[in-house]
Amino acid sequence: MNKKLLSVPMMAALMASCAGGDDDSASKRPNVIVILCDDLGYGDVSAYGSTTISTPNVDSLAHGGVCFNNAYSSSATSTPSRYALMTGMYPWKNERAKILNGDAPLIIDPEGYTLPKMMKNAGYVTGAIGKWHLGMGEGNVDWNSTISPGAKEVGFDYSCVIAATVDRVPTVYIENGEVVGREADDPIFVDYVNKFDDEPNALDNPELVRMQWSNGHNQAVINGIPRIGYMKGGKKARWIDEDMADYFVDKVKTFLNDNKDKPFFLYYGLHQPHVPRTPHQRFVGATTMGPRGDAIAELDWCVGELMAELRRLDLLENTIIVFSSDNGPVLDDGYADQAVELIGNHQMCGGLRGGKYSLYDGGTHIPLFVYWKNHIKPTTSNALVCQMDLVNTLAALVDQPVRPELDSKAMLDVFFGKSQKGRDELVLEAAGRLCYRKGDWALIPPYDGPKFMETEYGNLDDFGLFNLSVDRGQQNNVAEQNPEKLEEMKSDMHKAVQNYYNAVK
Ligand code: NG6
Ligand code: CA
Repeated sequence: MNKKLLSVPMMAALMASCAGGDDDSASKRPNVIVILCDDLGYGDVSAYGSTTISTPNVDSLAHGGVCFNNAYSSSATSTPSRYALMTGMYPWKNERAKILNGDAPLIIDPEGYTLPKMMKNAGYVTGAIGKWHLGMGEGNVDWNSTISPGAKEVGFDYSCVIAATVDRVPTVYIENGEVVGREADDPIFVDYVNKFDDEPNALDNPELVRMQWSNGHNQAVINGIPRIGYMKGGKKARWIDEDMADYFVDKVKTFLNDNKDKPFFLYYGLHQPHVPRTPHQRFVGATTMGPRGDAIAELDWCVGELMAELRRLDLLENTIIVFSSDNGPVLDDGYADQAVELIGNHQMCGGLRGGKYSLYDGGTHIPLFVYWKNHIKPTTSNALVCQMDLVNTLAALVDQPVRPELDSKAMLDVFFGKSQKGRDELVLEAAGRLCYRKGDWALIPPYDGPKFMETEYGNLDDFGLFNLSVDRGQQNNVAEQNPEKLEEMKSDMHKAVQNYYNAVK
């Protein structure tokens, strides 16, 4: 690849010429890596100016690439957010796109269009490593034989994943549809309703619990950590929580080495800093914030390892890296791990209101960086973008048809920092509710329900209208002072959600 800065049209022309080209030119197409963290907040990286945390490796992506100030996940929780990233469709159009348990069936249509399938079609080898959380199988999964449909049917040639979240059973790695290390004489069973009599659980065996639960998380006790759901068997196959970062970093390195001569697309779903926060011993005490801060230090190390391996393989200048988080941050998410007590002056949302699960901006306004050494000029961008836009944007990059029927917008110039003209509008989802962004304005329709659950939830008694250009922290509801703007936003949101959702009164 030419090491000079390429303009986007030049790049597109180059891609076009490569698409049907010989092996040599195909091998020079840029690799694409999407790093998606779990519950990492806008203020949890030092790149956006936080001085209470240090994330040098993540910051090198931000400072060496396009650093987005106005980027969103589609949802304030993981499954819907990841669904939108993979399919390019708003998650609220699929009623199954809700936080899934470990035994939930795959929610992506195996026949449907996806980001990895599009990349495969363009000649890329595709891999998914880390957190999956999109379901697998068709219900009643037999963990003791090949699990299908799953990552393969979604379009990944290679996968090594955890089924859902670290706090949910089964606590095993699944590589290409097979539980790693499963043994015929110790079969695995999973149940989210009934406990197994001969297995410890947090309510009957509190003496086995080394990380206390604060909410939920009182079922199977595995590695001393109480989880959601019950599990039996697979004793040798169970992951060791503290080793998970190393385990996936190794898998990432192997994938890079195996595919260094081909164009590849890698989805790397980091499990940090989601609960339970169990960084490896060498990161314990890395911050003054306890397990949550230390898990972020570990996350930063993972990013550094990935970059060092790309550098070692001489792939860094031929690899686009997108870094982001699936939803906003949370302190107490069901374990008493001192996240609240040790937070100090750290602002995990970087001054945004709310957090994970919230209709306020902290739910979905996430860190996003696009890095391509020597091809993308370091810059910051205020353009409104969403992770869901990657499908059509990357399609434009690799000369695949852009699909206007998707909710994804192709914005290569914006993602490469050459244009600040992002989306006009965006519908956001948070724990089954919707809110709306257009221009500088945010609209939060009223919803019943608690005002606070883990974070400030954003259930308002009446419409909330916020002018983010002067009130980034959404402290002033200006609906009453701006009746015309309010009506315009309600009507625009109504059009955007069409008949899918009865969210706008
Ligand atoms: C919630 C869990 C929370 C977390 C979340 C999923 C309880 C009380 N809370 O139900 O701990 O697992 O689901 O998070 O069980 S996400 O980032 O994967 O969406
Ligand atoms: Ca998450």
